[in-house]
Amino acid sequence: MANSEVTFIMIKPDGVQRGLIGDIICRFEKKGFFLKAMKMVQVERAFAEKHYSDLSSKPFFGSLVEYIVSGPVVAMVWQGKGAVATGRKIIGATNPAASEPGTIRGDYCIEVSRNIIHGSDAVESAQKEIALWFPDGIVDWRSANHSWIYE
Ligand code: RTP
Repeated sequence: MANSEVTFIMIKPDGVQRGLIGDIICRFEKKGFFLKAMKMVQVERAFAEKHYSDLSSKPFFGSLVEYIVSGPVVAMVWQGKGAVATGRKIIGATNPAASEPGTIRGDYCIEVSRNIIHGSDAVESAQKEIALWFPDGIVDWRSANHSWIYE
């Protein structure tokens, strides 16, 4: 079912330290997406390297990993129709200099290396990332307001 699409969203250490957790959750929740799973965790270097393994050849890979392990992050699974693509729109362009006002990055950050949030870039990467971050599975529940969001 289209409404069961899931995406992996992570509030990075700067987003946590700057007190943006509530605002970020609020934006996804108000849109109508369903918070399927959430945890706060500080990850090890090897774990961060695995999450960003596709970027291992980039010159910024080392500093990106340093950034991700520098404090706790909030890992979440959000569900809903078009959750991956719409999640990326809510987040805004990777470089905050290009993110539109009204997006999370457009409103709250300045530098690409401190861009406060991650969102899966495809349905397949969402599945991979959710399996990595939630290896024990997630609670199977559904909010009661489903029929007020979808026809
Ligand atoms: P993310 O995976 O975090 O959602 O970001 P993204 O898809 O929008 O961007 P991607 O190209 O996958 O880059 C991942 C993260 O690496 C950091 N970055 N730093 N210093 C730099 O030039 C640079 N470029 C990218 C950002 O934190 C970016 O979100």
